[in-house]
Amino acid sequence: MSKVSRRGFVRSTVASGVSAALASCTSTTRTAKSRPNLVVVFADDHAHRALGYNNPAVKTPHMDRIAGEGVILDRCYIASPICVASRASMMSGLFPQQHGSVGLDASGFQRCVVEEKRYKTFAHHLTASGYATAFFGKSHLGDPKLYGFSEAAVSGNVVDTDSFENAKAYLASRETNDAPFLLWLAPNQPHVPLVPEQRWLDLYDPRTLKVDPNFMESPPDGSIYNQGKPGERYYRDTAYTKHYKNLPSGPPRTKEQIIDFIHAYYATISHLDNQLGGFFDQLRASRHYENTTFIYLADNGYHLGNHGLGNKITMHEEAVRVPMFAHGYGVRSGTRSTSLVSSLDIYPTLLDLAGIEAPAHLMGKSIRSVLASPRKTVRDYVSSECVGVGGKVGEGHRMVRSKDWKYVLTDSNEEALFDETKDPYEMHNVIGDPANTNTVRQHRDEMRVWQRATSDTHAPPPAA
Ligand SMILES: [Ca+2]
Repeated sequence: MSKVSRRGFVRSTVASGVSAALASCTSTTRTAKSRPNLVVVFADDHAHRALGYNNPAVKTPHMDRIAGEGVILDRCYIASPICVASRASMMSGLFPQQHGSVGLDASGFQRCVVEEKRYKTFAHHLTASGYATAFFGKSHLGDPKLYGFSEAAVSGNVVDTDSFENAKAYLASRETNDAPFLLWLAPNQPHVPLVPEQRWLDLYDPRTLKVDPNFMESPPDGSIYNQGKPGERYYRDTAYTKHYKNLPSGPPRTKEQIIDFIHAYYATISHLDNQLGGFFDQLRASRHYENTTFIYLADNGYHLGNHGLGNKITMHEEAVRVPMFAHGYGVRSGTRSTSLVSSLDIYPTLLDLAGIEAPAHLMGKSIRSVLASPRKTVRDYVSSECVGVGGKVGEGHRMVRSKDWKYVLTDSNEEALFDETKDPYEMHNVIGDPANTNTVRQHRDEMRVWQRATSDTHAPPPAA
């Protein structure tokens, strides 16, 4: 099999009518003769539930097909649920308090990566090892050529037309070049403002769209719902005001108002899906297809009225869990993994695929073994933090997520424990239930481990 291209193998087996062999072929991991090309699509504000294979109401046929042919990483958590901090963590392989960009200010990342050169990005390593490295789309961290990419075209185009054109032109340019490449494509969609064309809106009948079971018109009291300084909650649904004019920036929101936003949000994702499909079709037709690992994920999720919130910035599943799927070289096809994955794993995974040893200080782990064998796991806990939005470091939230539980610690020392099996919408804080004493102790211990590792400025949770 390793001596025959996958397409050639498919043709020969179909011709000879050996369908069982074909089924076997499609479930095995591909091999490569040389270092693989790496293509990562890193979307902006794409919620885990807002894609067809997780929610049939959302029309994403291309994402569904690509994910269906590859592996769905169903439990991917980002290092921080806000754009700049998440992107700086993605590029540096560190949590926000380690690189210093804890909210929407990129200067911490620029200082330690660009100016002081204390930390390299994966792009630095790949470029140095002979990869061609290209960046198209939203950076939020300055010029990508200053943080390791050999070429870049940063764009704020909210419908990403230029970035997809640039990415497709780049793919075409690689047809005559044998050097391995990293293509990093970072769409702005579905970040607000949402401006989908009518044809994407027309895919949906808003009368059939639904909110989630944890929809509320306003959030309950409690610091786990803060999205800035204590008590601050931002919706940002005013960026799409087809029906509702002059909405205030905060709660409450009615179900009808949230549905109006969800309509535009889904329509924007359908547009992004269509663009991704065109890009992927070109990759599929490329001579590099057999030897390319493709990964899709987002920088953070989104509240769509869940818990009475819009926006992200909390430790709820809506904000910290993102859609992720992989396809191609090194990826077992047609599978779904429930292994805990961190966005920080992208850095060491890309280096692992490229045969480059990862620096020891990275906070993520290579998930190459999970891509090849989705039942494998590389960790028991995954963490996230969002601690700088309110204006001072430490104001915000941090969490530890295990397979079945989530523990949250806020700046005002509120704690929350959610049973993710019985309560996936995180509507019941069971931190005080005596039946959970051991679980609370385990997760507090793990939180302390994470706080030491990241030099978290906040006091650790209670010992008992
Ligand atoms: Ca974002």
